[in-house]
Amino acid sequence: MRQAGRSLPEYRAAREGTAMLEACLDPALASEITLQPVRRHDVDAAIFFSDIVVPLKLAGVDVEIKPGVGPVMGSAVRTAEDVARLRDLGPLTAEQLAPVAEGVARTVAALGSTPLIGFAGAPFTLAAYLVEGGPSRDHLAARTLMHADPETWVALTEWAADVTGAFLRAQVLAGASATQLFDSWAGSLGLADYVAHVAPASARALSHVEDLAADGVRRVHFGTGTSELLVAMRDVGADVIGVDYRLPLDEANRRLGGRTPLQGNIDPALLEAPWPVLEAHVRDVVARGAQAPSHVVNLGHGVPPTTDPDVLTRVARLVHEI
Ligand code: 1CP
Repeated sequence: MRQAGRSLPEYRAAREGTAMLEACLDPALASEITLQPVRRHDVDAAIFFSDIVVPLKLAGVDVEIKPGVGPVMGSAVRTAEDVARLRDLGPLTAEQLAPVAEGVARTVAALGSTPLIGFAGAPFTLAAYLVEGGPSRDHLAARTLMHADPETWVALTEWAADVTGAFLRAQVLAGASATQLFDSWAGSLGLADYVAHVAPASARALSHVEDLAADGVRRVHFGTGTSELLVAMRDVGADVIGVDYRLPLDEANRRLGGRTPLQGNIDPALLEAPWPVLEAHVRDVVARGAQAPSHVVNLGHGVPPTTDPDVLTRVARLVHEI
């Protein structure tokens, strides 16, 4: 899950003096940071160190990741003219994606038999940053645009789908074994808006890796606060649904008709609870997840930066014991 590395002293040392997006585009550094939590926690898979805004940066968007804030745009994308300028940047080329492909290839070589998960942001979550100009609470400007000017919204989310889809595809072609599409902020949408204004673009993003599913490259789709959207999120073309910490996995499995593998669900807040409380929670998550066709044990959202890394190691060991 995002920012597992942030709680590690070796991550902070490696990142010293290097801006976030610069680190993402340095293949040797991105690879080293990806490997750090795998070495420490003995987890069964790695997630590539990058960020959902990396493809925007590669396409030429003025974006940076401000420490303690998150992705911030040079200017917000609000009008048809703004979107036309984005579309003029064109689709991402293999040449632009080369630092990502090289970082993945190096990482896969170093990981040996441990699989690497590649990832990208879903078009709505990217559009939420582009339209708001940075992080926001309820993504009001983005949700307004989809209703106030649906044509501009479609043009924006189609462009975002192709840029993020190309980023996802490049990671698989370079050796990633699975993909995860993060629609972190889709939980701010009602089901009707999701289906009408967001699902088509998410399906378009995932279509960029659809042919690779035949080689066993599974597509995980994750959002937060999306308990009411799970079925719609599966139906855009996902093989696995990531569930945050709000809905128990037996209930998520019921909503999905008992036929979809699940991922996630450990509540990050409990990482700082006394061990017996955390242990009982992990055991409960695994027991409920066992009702689904399969379950990839993971957190329900990012690792808080203050987490004691030894607790994460202990959780991984407990899950292996179970
Ligand atoms: O652990 C890892 O390093 C995995 C790589 C990873 C992933 C999968 C990073 C590195 N970012 C992401 C995805 C990501 N980025 C998401 C989707 C997952 C989620 O919901 O958490 C989102 C929403 C972002 C955007 C982002 N990037 C934020 C959130 C801001 C907001 O709007 O609340 C932040 C803080 C970042 C910066 C970032 N990305 C990654 C790291 C390690 C960091 C922190 C940089 C640092 O402080 O060192």
